[in-house]
Amino acid sequence: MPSGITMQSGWPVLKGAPLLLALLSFSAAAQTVAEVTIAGYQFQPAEVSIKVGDSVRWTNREKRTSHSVLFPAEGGLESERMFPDESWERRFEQAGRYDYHCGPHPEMKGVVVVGE
Ligand SMILES: [Cu+2]
Repeated sequence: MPSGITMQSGWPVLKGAPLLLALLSFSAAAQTVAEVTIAGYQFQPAEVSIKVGDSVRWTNREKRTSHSVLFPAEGGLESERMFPDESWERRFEQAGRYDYHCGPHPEMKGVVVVGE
C-alpha cells in the first residue's frame, strides 16, 4: 500500500490535508455545465443562459433519431451527429447570443445566451 494512505471502512483515506484542499479548490473553480435534452425533435430547454467559461451539454434522448447542433453564425460550426443517448459539449468563452439549429432538422431551433 502506498505510504500516506490508510484504509478505513473500505475506502482509502488520505492523510495529507494539502491534497484535500487542492481537490476542494479544484471543484470550487469547476465550470457549470448546462444540460439540454433533445427529445421529440425539440431542444429542451430551447434557451439556456450561462456565464462566460461555462459549457452546454446536449444529450439526444430520442429512441432512434440522430441530431446535431449547428451554429450558422460561426461558419456552420456543427457538432458530431448525436445518436440516441450520445451527447456533445461545447464551452463558451465569449459573451453573446448563440443561435443554433439541428443540422438535419433546421426547424429545430435553440439559443445559448452567454453573459459576462
Ligand atoms: Cu435533429
